Amino acid sequence: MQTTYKKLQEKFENRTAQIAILGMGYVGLPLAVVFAKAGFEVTGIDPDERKIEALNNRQSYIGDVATEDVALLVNAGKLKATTDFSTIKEMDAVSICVPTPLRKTGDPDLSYILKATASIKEYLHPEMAIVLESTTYPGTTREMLLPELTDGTDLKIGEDLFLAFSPERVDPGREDWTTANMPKVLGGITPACGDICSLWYGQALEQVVRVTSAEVAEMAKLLENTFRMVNIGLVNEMAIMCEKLGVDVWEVIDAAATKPFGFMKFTPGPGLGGHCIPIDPLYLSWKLKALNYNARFIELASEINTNMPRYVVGRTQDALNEKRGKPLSGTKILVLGAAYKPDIDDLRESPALDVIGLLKGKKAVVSYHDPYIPRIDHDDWHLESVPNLIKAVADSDCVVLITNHSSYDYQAIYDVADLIVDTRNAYGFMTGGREKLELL
Ligand code: SAJ
Repeated sequence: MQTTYKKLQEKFENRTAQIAILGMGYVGLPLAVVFAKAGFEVTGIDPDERKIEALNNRQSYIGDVATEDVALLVNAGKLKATTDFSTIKEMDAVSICVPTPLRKTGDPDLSYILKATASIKEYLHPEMAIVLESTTYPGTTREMLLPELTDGTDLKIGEDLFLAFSPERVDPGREDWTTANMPKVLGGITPACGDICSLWYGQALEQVVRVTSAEVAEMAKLLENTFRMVNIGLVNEMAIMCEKLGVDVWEVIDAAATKPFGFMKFTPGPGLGGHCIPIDPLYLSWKLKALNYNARFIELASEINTNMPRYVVGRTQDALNEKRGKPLSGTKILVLGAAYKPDIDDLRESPALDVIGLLKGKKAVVSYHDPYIPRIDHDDWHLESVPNLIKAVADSDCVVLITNHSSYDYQAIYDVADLIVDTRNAYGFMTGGREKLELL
């Protein structure tokens, strides 16, 4: 008699396994398309009816996924979408791609994972493989998902239920490394879990990096993003130290970056934005606190990065005072760029939000421009991107450059500006005539 493992193995090998992706966002939709292109029948499940309607109307709503691909796969019956979680009962395999944000308290918010797990539990049956992709603290898959799924059932993990963790590595807008060709770390709750889930993912992804446990996979992801957060914190502190020493931190970094080995270039900035880097490492430090350990690098880096908006406002205040004899209060400040990094329209955790809030708190008259972000509604203030950039620059007492979008004509801005606080070294290209500049 064929074991459950063997039956599931066969379905993955001949691609007859029915796949569900829970959460059709910037991780889930690309993953659904990759599995569907590999020949599986994939059902995208999401409570957001707009997403489901768009997909069933053969439309993509994620920049990295072509509408043509969605149309082709939906027409071929390889991709469908529903808000109905009961379809899970017909599924052989489920990938969970839901958000893992932080609460206002700074603690992890696992409510999306819990909701997804409860939905799966309701329709769980023997011969199912489940992979969690959402970034979370080490131990989540074994300590939370496993009991949530198996308690009260006679399902045996590694025999008739298979559970693994495989961190997403989606970098929206990146074209060289995509969901299909990105090396994909995957670790199971048991070796059999890791085997069968690696087989499943290996049928669609170019490289599955098998590790020995779900915890190793969970921790690898956190190391990846903590590495960035800590190094960005390091160069931000270097910027503060260089300013006190009267040394150009940008020149220092460029000089250090000539080292052909053993160095990786990071650059200072007005703070740490995005939905990954400022957040993921705090999942790790939160977990270690519960084990009575203080993750000092993460806490220190987070403190330095979180303080950068305040530091930028302080430097702006000093520049206005020392170079133009003006206070912040009542002074017209134009914030240039609001997205959390150049050439995207993502405002999540952007330091621009903090800089604008702090400037308003000091009674500056603040406006902003961002070609990707027409309007900002944040806390108790709302602003619209100024319609005429050059006119707004000319009318301002000071420009604070937060996001160095490549579409800006920096020379034209410089020509009509009175003072520019450049937090990104966007003016690194200017050799002479930089008297209007105040560099981070
Ligand atoms: N930042 C700096 N200095 C740097 C690099 C970044 O201040 O040297 C700032 C950015 O302006 C931004 C924040 O840090 O506000 C995060 O920037 P990021 O370049 O890390 O971009 P993200 O948040 O889009 O990170 C994603 C991550 N991808 C995943 O989590 C799957 C990250 O692991 C990638 O390395 C990164 O994209 C990337 O390389 O683009």
